[in-house]
Amino acid sequence: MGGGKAKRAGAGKAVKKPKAKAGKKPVKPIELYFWPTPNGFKISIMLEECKLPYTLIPVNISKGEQFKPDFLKISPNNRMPAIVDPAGPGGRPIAIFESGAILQYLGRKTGKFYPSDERARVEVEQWLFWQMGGLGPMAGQLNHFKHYAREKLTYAIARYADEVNRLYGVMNIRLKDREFLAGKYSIADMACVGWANLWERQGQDIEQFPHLKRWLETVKARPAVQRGMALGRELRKGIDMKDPKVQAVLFGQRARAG
Ligand SMILES: N[C@@H](CCC(=O)N[C@@H](CS)C(=O)NCC(=O)O)C(=O)O
Repeated sequence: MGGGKAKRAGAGKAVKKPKAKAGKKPVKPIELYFWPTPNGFKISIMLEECKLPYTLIPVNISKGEQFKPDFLKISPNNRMPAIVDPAGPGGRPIAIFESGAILQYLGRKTGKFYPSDERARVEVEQWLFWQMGGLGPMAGQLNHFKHYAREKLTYAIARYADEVNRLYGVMNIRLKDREFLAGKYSIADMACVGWANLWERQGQDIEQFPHLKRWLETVKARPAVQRGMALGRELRKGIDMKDPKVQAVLFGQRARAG
């Protein structure tokens, strides 16, 4: 019981009730602005891995909730994921968009899955940015042209399918002599798993990439990854990405009035 201890500590003074046990301050949950996609899963996986308390705030991108003024204040790029950490630097709230920046922030905050040693950190960052600038955007474009574009543009499909194939090859070679992308399991692996998990939909043959296949199975076997990638699955039920109303929201976006 803490009461006795507090009295002893405060002997001779007015006894103050301890606010909370040392190190047991009630933590305000992080607000996770989320929709169940590979970009969203990066953050749900990290929160689960770090056992950080969080509140899920769905952003239904098929209905245009990413354009709500309150959300744009947090994420001016009208994209999820985004977070608000009520206990940000200096104890004040902080809002963050862009999944790579969120992963780095959570890694620094917790000291987990993002090493502070400079050499180890650079290893992680190279593969994190490789995902952000390569695997994610290329696989995203492939998904668009292969599954959604009204015109069947063979050239565009082949271009992005080739690029995804090349990127899988790079990852496969990288994983030949190390368990994870940066050696140890890190935010770089969390950034990639949701995308690599869709290899079949991307028209790729996983058997061509045995080291990537082994890595994918290892990462997906982690309970936190399973929880992260199961988050909000039910939200997508009944949503047809081929519905012209949904496509009118998501495709053909141009600059918003300032
Ligand atoms: N570079 C961004 C990409 C995020 C992104 O593309 N999010 C998509 C869903 S996967 C989205 O919110 N789309 C809404 C829209 O297209 O309006 C990140 O990594 O956070």
